Amino acid sequence: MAKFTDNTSNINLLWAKLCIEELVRHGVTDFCIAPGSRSTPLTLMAAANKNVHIHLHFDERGLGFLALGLSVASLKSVAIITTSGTAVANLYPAIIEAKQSNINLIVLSADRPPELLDCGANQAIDQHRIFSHYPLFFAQIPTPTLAISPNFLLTTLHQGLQLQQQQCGPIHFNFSFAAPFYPQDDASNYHDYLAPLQHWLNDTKPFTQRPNMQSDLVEHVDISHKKVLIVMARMKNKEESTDIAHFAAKMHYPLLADIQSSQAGNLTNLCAYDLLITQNNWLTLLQEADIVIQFGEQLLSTNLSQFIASFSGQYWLVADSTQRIDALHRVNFRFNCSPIQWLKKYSPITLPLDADWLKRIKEQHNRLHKYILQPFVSNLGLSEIGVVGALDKLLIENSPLFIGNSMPIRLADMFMPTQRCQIYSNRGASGIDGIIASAIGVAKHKKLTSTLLIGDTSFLYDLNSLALLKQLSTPFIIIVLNNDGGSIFNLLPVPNAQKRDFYQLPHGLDFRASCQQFSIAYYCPNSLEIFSENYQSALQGSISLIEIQIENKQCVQQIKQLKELINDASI
Ligand SMILES: Cc1ncc(C[n+]2csc(CCOP(=O)(O)OP(=O)(O)O)c2C)c(N)n1
Repeated sequence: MAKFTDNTSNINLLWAKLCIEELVRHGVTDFCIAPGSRSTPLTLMAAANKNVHIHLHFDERGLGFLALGLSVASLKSVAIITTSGTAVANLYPAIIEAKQSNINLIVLSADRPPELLDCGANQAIDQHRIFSHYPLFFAQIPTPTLAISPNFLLTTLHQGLQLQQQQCGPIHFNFSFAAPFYPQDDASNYHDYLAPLQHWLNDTKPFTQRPNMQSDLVEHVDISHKKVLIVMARMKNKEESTDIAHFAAKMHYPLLADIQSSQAGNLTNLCAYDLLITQNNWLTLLQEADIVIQFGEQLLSTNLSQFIASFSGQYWLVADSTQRIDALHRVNFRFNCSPIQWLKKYSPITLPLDADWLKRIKEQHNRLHKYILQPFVSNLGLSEIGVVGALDKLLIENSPLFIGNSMPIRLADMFMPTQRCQIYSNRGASGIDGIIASAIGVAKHKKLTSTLLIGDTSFLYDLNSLALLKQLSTPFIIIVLNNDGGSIFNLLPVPNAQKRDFYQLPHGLDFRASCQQFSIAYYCPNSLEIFSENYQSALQGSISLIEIQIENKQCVQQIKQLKELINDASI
């Protein structure tokens, strides 16, 4: 890391330079920037810092979601720089998602100085705590002046970053900048002003060091010989979820792995449990559990949640955020630690369970799978369920798969027993906005062939994020399940009279022309076989879109039919 030099041409640029340098020293290297004049000091100093990777986009809403994708893929904090006004406000949905998914975003917004607020100055809005309680931390950075010591800036940054390290989530620094924003001809000498930072200037470490926080693992919890049902929800990385699957197998514990754990296809997992758990004989076997231990948060399956809500045994939760994660109001034991920390402590001291319970559960699962689920799914042809099932076999090993909200993520949870790839989604607030941008953020960081599975309304919502695709250097394949509007409302008790016009909003569009505009190869297969061929061709190309045109009600009708078969099964 190069040493800090103090020759900037004005105090705004100097403060911005200190800020960017300190963030870099804290390990922040990805900066997402949207254009604007007032944020110039931050933008130019980020651009000048050799350790910074810059990501640019004209739309702050999409930029926020791009940052989310970068952060979730890199497991690092990602900074966002915006100018003042509605530019900042456009980050709101991504900030909410970051808060609710514990993703580390750092907003650096430029603001008018106090004398230009509330007096009709151009592009001035109230940015003070604009994201309300969503950020873990907010600091108003005053207008840069020699009257305020540079230590203030560095220690304020540290305060926010420390909270972020402990709790995970977004933080916000709002910078008052008064002109000039741009460099002038002569560089001023800030040597005396920076004297209190002498040690920092000669070093490459942050001004304030942060020790690693200890987890609060409790002693003496013995689960040996207990019937433990392991549930895996959203996991941060595949190594972690693989270790949990191994632990479950070693202990003879049944495993129910959500698609977001990237272990749905693990042989230990009782796949399609969302569909099968309502079958009486299987349910009775699962109810024998003494303890349900859930790793991670944001469980997708409503049926599994209902099972946990009415379960009479203990329900334990292991998740490394400090947020309250207990929508069922059911948690009996909460571990604030990462699943890996938990395993390190409990795996060596836990004795395996007798294999009989797991054997009975697996036998019944196999019967339901073989006689009901498998025959049903294999006869569907080109359908949303069919595409999701076929995709599992096409994905490249360990490639990222981003799955959009509404039906795509639910279908994947039910019908895609995949372990081939790392799964990503925006399930913190489950918005249908920003999915394209987040998926591109993941792909950009991973630099691997990536796939996005998305509904048509969600695709339309984030259409302008297709402009980000040119920043990718690896193949990116978008699969749009186009059922002409929101098909999820077929699953809900929406009154028929209003369903189409007030909820589903059919648009009658296809996406051929969008592809032409953004230089995307376009495919529209009319059979499952051609879909597979198209996907293989897309793997050889750069950016491709496969549009699956499907009748709006088809998917939900098929799910309802299958559920009836399962519930009526007398096996
Ligand atoms: C930002 C936002 N607005 C509205 C919703 C409510 N909503 C949930 S699903 C959905 C329809 C999604 O349609 P589509 O993307 O086509 O997927 P499909 O339902 O067909 O699977 C809507 C409007 C939401 N989740 N997020």
